[in-house]
Amino acid sequence: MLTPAPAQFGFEKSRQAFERACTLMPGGVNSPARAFGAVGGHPLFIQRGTGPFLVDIDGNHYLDYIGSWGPMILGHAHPVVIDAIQKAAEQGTSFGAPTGRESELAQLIIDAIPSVEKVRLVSSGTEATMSAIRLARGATGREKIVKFAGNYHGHADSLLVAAGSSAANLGVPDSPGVTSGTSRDTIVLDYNDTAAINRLFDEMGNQIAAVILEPVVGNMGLVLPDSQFLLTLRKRTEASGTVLIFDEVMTGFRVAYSGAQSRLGIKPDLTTLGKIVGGGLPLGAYGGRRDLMDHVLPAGKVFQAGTLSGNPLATAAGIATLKLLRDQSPYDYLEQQAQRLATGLSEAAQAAGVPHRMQRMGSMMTLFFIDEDVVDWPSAAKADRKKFAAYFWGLVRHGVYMPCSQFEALFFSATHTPEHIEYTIDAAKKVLATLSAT
Ligand code: KE4
Repeated sequence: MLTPAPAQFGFEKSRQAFERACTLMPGGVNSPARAFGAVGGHPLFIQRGTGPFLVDIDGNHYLDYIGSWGPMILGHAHPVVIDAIQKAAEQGTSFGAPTGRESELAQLIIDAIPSVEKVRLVSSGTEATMSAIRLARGATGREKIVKFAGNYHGHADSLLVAAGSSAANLGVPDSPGVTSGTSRDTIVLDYNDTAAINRLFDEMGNQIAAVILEPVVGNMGLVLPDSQFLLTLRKRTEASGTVLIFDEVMTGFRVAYSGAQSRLGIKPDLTTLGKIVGGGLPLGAYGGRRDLMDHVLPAGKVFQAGTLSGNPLATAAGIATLKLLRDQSPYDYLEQQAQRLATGLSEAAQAAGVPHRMQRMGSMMTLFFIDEDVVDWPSAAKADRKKFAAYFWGLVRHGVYMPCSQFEALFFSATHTPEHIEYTIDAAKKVLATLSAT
């Protein structure tokens, strides 16, 4: 049984592995969020995960606060989830034909999220948001969509405009290759800017197919919605026949079993899901009002398809995960540990005299190195990225693996114990104390 400990074996094997990977794959990674671009140095190559821990190929082990960027709410290699995947794999890995597991997972999602009356399973969060946008455009016959700076919805062209997450980090919020024709139909506003919503809908509400947002933002760091902002969005979209899409790829089953929408009291027209819903295997979903979903082929005319959509292994992992979350409901435990962690990290920064803001919902949170509340991308962008990088690497050396970017939220699991949380706070105290001098 692993216990928290400093990274005592160095990082040489990871360095060599990264050097090799860079000769084979762009930037040596299969997703830029892992590239450590925002914190410098080279990424750590992981050998295995177990419960709250990751073990790298040099033999160091870390308390994991990325959790695969959200999915691992039950901890790594949960025995029930692994057993479900193994049993499914023994029966074959993909058939290109319907299976009962797809209906079982669809039922779990519909039972969990009242605004979801019908759902389509896909293989990633990107596919879910891309399809939801196409559905909104197909159902309304309109072309314009609205997103918010610093919100990240995956890498579909129409959404890769002023995007958050690694796009913001690596300075490509508007990626080369996204044509002006595509981005022309994407209107970008600042998150929490209620006045901008009213101005836009006064001017052209009846031309807007959809508004898509992270109801609680994880992708510029954790930013909470202003209640007036959400209420105005719901009111104005309803009045103008615009589809309101909550991108809950990150918050779904994370901040509550019924997602952020259940905590915020706002019912969207469509919801997109990913991460936890697949139990760590490739699975996403989009769903919502029946009258909208019945526009999707073959029920309707809006095309969307996928060879591995609703894949037997991914649905097995998703079903096992959602049943454990539904039946064991770790959310009160996660809330207690999250309150302690947030307070501990904030007090550590305070004691070190390091300007900061701690922003949190449930077991998602961000320690911003900034001396003002972060309410939108312009404020998030002012955070001290250098200080964050020093904090990140200091914690790595103490055996604590935080998200490798100031513009991400941390996540932890039901397998993180109070002792693990205290170890993390103690490590942060030591690291932050060294930062106050810089
Ligand atoms: P994927 O295509 O990466 O499964 O999901 C895209 C996506 C959509 N919507 C939200 C709110 C998301 O957070 C994401 C993906 N999140 C990032 C982390 N911030 C994934 C990490 C990565 O890109 O490697």
